[in-house]
Parts: sequence; structure tokens; C-alpha cells
Amino acid sequence: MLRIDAAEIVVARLPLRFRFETSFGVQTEKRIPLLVLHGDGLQGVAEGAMEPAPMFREETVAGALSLLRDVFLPRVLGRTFANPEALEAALGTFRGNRMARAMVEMAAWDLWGRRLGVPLGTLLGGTKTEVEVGVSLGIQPDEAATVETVRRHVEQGYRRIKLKIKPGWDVQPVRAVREAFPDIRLTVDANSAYTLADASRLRALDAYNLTYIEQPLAWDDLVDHAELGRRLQTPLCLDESIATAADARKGLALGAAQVINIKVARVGGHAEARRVHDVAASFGAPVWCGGMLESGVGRAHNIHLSTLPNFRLPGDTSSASRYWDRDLIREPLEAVDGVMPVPAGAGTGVTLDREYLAEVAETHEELRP
Ligand code: OSB
Ligand code: MG
Repeated sequence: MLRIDAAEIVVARLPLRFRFETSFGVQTEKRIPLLVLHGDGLQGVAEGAMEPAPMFREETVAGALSLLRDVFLPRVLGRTFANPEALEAALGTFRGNRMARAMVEMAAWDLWGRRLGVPLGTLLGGTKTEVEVGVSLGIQPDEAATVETVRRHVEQGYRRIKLKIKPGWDVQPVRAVREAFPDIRLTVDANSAYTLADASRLRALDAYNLTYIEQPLAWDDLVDHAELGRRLQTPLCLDESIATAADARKGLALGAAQVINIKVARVGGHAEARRVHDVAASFGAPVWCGGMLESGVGRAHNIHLSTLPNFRLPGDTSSASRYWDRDLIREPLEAVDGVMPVPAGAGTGVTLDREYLAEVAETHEELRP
């Protein structure tokens, strides 16, 4: 049984090792909410993927903390569940706020894995012991800097390069990178910066053999993506638009996407992520695991999820040392030649660096039933 005795909420602030520019703006640091669930003398840990401002989706750090304290944790503290799916169901009456709910669900999976002595990936039905990864590169000042950054990551062996694009910075970087690297697996991510009126601009990308274009249109749209899909040759991949397995089914049925980026937090946790994975498999559509610039806590969850069989394209879960001078966990999560080993051991197989966490924590609270 999965018993939840107490919880901790910690918010850490970490400087990013690179300047990350996307169509949303520029990011240089990360505010990271962590949830620790305690039960039967064990701990399960998860990371919130929401950001301070509702840019990627509607959720925010402040909103998540408030919901965890006042709504979600009171539903689980002091209770015993048959398994993580039962805990997920207990939160299933609430609408939206999937990243906040995912913190509870993901921490429960980690705790459950430790309880059973089984790695999280194995619990979810995954079989891989390592996963292929690529890298998501922010918008660079010019074409030369873009090609140089791509070169560095290609040399490190990353299996796919993703370039962030926005209106006014799309065909130029893609053309420059494709000319320098005719054979790499290359994709772009617009983070919803375009509309159907830009279809001809996006169609120009058909000339560069992209594996897919990620989330070109609105975060809450499927219909316009389907129309865009009819006008392009390059496959479409949805990220922001997919919050549930039902969204995945509708998006794939409409032709709004041929590929899905699964972010476990975005869809509300591992159980829903697995349902999205299964729906995509039933359409013959590959999935890959996205990232939200996570610390080692969220990164380890992503790696375990990626061990499921329909994760057939490289994910965004690149080496932790790219992002942080020092991570919030004790274990290194480093890809070698574009391959990330799955942490061995029960649950996520990683452990909080409590000493460093105390240094970088802005707030730390304990909650009991
Ligand atoms: O759209 O995939 C995205 C980071 C933050 C928010 C949204 C996205 C991203 C990334 C980075 O692309 C992925 C990573 O390196 O973790
Ligand atoms: Mg994306």
C-alpha cells in the first residue's frame, strides 16, 4: 500500500548555465518547486515544471503552490492508496492544473518504486536501460553563432538538434544549419508563435528535411494545426496543445500532428503520459520526451518515462551539466554520445542533495495531515 504521511514543499532558485531565448523571451535562471512525499519511512520526490509566469501554458509556480497547500495535498496527506493510479484518481475530480497535480502523482510513483524496490521505468512498463537524447537550442544572436552552437552539440554526439524559431528568425537559421550539417536529424520549435496566416513562411521550411515542426500555432488549438498540416510536407509535432490522452487522440485523428512531444508534467503525471504514449502507438505515431529545463529531479523522471517502447525519437533530456553548475541531486545525469543511461535503483534512482538544496532554497515548508 502507498501511505502518505507528510509532505515538504521546497522552492529553489538556480542560475542557468546558458541564456535560453525562445519565442516567449529570454530565461537565465530557474525557480524550481519540489515536492517530497513521505511514507513508511521513505521519500518520493517530484519537480514542478510550471514557470513563474503563465507563458508556456496557463499554470504558474504561485498557483501551483497555493493549490498544493490548500486543495491537492489535503486530499492525500494521512491517506493510504492501493497504488499511484488510485492516488491519481483521487485528484481526478479537479480540472486542469495538470502540472501541479503531476507533482503529487510523480512523487507518489517515486515513493511507490522505492517501496517495491523497482526502478520507475520498469514499473511503468519500460524496458530500455538507456535512452537516446537530443538538445533544444535557444535562439542565437546570428546565423554564425547558431551554426557554432549546433557544431558543439553535434560533436558531443547528441542525436537530434532542435532550434527554437520565431517569426523573423526561422528559415535563416534552418538554412544555415542544414547547409553546414546536411545529414543531422534537425527539428524546430516555435512555441505557438505563428498563425495560419504564416503558412507560406512555414512551408518554406519543407526544403530543409526537418523531422518535424514543433507547436507552430496556438497552445490551445488543434483545428488550425490540422489545416496547416494539409499545407505542409513536414510532419507536425504538438507540445503545448496536448494536455491529455484525449487531446492526443483528437490531434492525431484530425491530422493536427503526426508526432507527439510528451512532457510528463504537462499531461498530469506518469499515468496520463503512458496513456498518451499508448494512444500515439495505436495511431502508429512516434512520441519523444520533452523537457522544461528541469533539475535532476524532473530529469530523472523524464528518463524513466522515456524507457517505454513508443519513445522512438530522441528526447530533450540532455546532460544535467549543460544546465547547472551544481544540480539538486547527488547523481550525475550525463549523456555519452547522445545516449543517457537510465539511473539504476528503486524509484527514480536519484537522491536530493539536501545540503545544496538548503543553500539554494527560497522557501521550505512541511505539511502534515
Ligand atoms: O517548448 O519544449 C519546449 C523549455 C521550457 C519550456 C518549453 C520548452 C523548453 C525546451 C527545453 O525546449 C527543453 C529542455 O532542454 O529541457
Ligand atoms: Mg516545445
